Amino acid sequence: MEIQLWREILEPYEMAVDELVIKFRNLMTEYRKRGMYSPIEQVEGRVKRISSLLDKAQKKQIPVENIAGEIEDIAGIRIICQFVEDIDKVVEIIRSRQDMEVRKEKDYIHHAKESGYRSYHMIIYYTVHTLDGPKKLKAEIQIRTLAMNFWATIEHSLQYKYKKNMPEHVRERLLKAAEAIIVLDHEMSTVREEIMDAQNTYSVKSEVIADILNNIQNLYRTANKREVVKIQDEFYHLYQQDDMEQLIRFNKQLDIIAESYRAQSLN
Ligand code: 0O2
Repeated sequence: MEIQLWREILEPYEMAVDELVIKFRNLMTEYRKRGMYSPIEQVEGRVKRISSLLDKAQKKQIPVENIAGEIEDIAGIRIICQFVEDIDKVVEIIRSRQDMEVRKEKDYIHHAKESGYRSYHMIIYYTVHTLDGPKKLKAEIQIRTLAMNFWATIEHSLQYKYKKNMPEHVRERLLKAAEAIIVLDHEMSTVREEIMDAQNTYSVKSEVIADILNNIQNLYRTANKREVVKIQDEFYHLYQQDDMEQLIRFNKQLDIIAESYRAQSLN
């Protein structure tokens, strides 16, 4: 197939990957802005390279002209979670979305592959709107924990290095490492609540502090400088005490003061 034709085929997949990555990253942002724990930790996306597409087509005996119809991971999204429990949550989110239609699910978490590979895969239909009109495409979403991703990345490089001839001792080591990953994920799940709590507190604190600093900055423009310096000193004092409740109360008072100056400047 001509390079130009490949470009035409792959372009809508690039659009799909870009859009899907943004949509999942927006979800993360929404969770964090609401001071909630995000089940999504990282999002990556890629369009499969032409050489990988040709390799896969050859391996699966797919004629080149059928690649777009038969290879389901031309557009690939990877969602990384902190904990195994988060994977179920992300699967639920995807199942309930109006802009993604689930075609197939593969649960390699409960049914690991022979290699030891674990991940949850969803093949979805996703529509992109191009200059030529809407195009309904397939995309693969891989959902896995940070630990599973670590294993899969290393194993993928070794597969690439050894092609089909991975030495037995390397294969065994990888299987052992895969078992260790299961134990690690399980151990981390036992402290999940505490970790989630700590991360939530941190994100609420940074939002409150950003709010306070913003208010102080605005007051510098409208209020008496000496007053603002006093407010700023009070803030430093509270900050050093590291008492969240006091900081929240201080922020509320500051909101009222800032609001009154806004009203004054309108008058
Ligand atoms: P790449 O280079 O990552 O893109 P099938 O449904 O079985 O007919 P397919 O597409 O092989 O067809 O499905 P499968 O087995 O779910 O694999 C899809 C992708 O999952 C692979 O894409 C890999 O990215 C990943 N994967 C599957 N098995 C393994 C494994 O044992 N180790 C690692 N590291 N990743 C795996 P590609 O195109 O094979 O590879």
